[in-house]
Amino acid sequence: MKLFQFRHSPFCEKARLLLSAKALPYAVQEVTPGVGQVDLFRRSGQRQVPVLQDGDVLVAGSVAIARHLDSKAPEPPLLPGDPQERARALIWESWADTTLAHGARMALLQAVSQDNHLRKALLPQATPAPLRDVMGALPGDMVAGISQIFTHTGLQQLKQALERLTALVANGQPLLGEQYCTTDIAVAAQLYGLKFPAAAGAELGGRGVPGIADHPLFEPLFAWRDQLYGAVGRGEPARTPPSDPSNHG
Ligand SMILES: N[C@@H](CCC(=O)N[C@@H](CS)C(=O)NCC(=O)O)C(=O)O
Repeated sequence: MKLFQFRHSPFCEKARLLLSAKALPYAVQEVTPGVGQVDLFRRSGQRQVPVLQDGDVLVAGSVAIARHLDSKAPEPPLLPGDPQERARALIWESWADTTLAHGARMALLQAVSQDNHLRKALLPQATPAPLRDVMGALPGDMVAGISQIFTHTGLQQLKQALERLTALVANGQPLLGEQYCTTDIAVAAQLYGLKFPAAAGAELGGRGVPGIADHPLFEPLFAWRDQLYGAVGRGEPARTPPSDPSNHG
């Protein structure tokens, strides 16, 4: 299988976590934002990543990928067997993919507009070094008026959601039931840019959104996330040579 991805997209991280949970081998194909998405559109009829190619079949979107993997390799299941539990897991997944994803994306964009190091580290791998340096050196205001976009209320709502999640995982257990399922993976994936896991690489691991990545209140939540990474076998930093666009995730 081949995963078409943006290296630092939380939805692609979700797809990588799903694949790791199933212990299925795959290669990654980095998509260049813009031009690479035209090619992706030709192949899959839509321009977003992640897209999973499994033989002749193309599966677009993290939810469809999760369902595809469950039908391809039923063990361990990504959804509970009990219909009520299953419905709960799907509602959770949808919340993580929308509300949590929006808050996390806005918080990261705001942090990126204010942090040169983060900005450089998040550029696509193929970005030539001189351009990387220029981007890193741009003043935050020039990158976008982004710091204005995420309102105080938006940030407060995100922090409130994170506080609730922290309370839910204080015992270190999965969010629903006794086994990790798609719910846990969807939530963990959206925490990606709030505090980058070790798997994001040495430049990013441990960094993230100030006031969240470094706040003691959220430590148990990120510890829970790191535990999930260990459990699905994605705990180690990715060893990705910068010049090779096709690597295992
Ligand atoms: N609902 C989709 C969301 C995927 C998504 O938002 N992908 C973003 C990257 S995180 C993307 O491809 N953005 C580029 C674009 O929209 O042109 C999923 O679950 O996979």
